[in-house]
Amino acid sequence: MLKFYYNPFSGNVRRVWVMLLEKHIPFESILVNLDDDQFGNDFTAVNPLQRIPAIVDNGFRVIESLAILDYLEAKYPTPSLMPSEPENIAIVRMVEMLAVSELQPSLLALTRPLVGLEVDNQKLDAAKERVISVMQFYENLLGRHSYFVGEDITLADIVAGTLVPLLTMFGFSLDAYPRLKAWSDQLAMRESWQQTTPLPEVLEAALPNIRKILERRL
Ligand SMILES: N[C@@H](CCC(=O)N[C@@H](CS)C(=O)NCC(=O)O)C(=O)O
Repeated sequence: MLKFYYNPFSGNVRRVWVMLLEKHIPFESILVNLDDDQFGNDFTAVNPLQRIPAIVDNGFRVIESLAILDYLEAKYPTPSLMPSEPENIAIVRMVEMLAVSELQPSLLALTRPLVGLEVDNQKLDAAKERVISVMQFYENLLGRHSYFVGEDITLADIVAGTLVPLLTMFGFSLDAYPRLKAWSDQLAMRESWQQTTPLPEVLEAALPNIRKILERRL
C-alpha cells in the first residue's frame, strides 16, 4: 500500500492528503513529528532532504508536494484532476506556482511574529501586499466559474484551496473577494477538506516546531 509521510499541521502535506482522498487512493499514513524525527535515519532514508510530505508507492519514492501531485495524477488518472487543454494547464500551473512561490513564503513571513521571532516591518508589509496581489489575481481568474478551470475541481483548487482558508488567521478578510470566498466556502464543504482541516489545538501544539523550522530557513 502507498505510504504517506505526513503531519496534520503542514500545508505542504495537506495538498497531497486531499488529493489521496479525492482520488480514493488507499494509503498508510506515517506521522513524522517535526520535533527532529525528520532528521532520524528512518525518515532520512525516505527523504534525504528531511521534509514532509513524501510518499513511497510500490517501492517508488516521491518527494516534493507538487511532484507527488503530478505522480498521483499520472498513476491514478481517475477522477481526473488535471485538464489537458493548453490554456487550462497554464491556469493550473499559474495557480499552483502562485500558491507555493508567492502566497506560502508570504504567510511564512507573517508567521514569524506569531512564534516570537524577530520581525522586519518592511518585509511584513511586502508580504501583506504580495498576499493581496495573489488574492486579487485568484479572484479575477475564478470569474464566474465554480473552480479555477470551469465546473470541475483540479489540482489548482487543491493547492490554492488548502492555503487560502489560512489567510483569515493572519487578519486577511475574503469579504472584498466574493468569488474567492464562495469558492473557498464550497471547497470547505468537501469531505476531503473536512477530514484534513488542522484542528486549532494541532496548530497551537505545532507552534514551537514551526518556530524551529523558520529559524533554520536559509
Ligand atoms: N517544497 C517542499 C517543502 C516541504 C516542507 O518545507 N515541509 C516542511 C513542513 S511544512 C518540513 O518538512 N519541514 C521540516 C524542517 O524544515 O525541518 C514541498 O512542497 O514538499
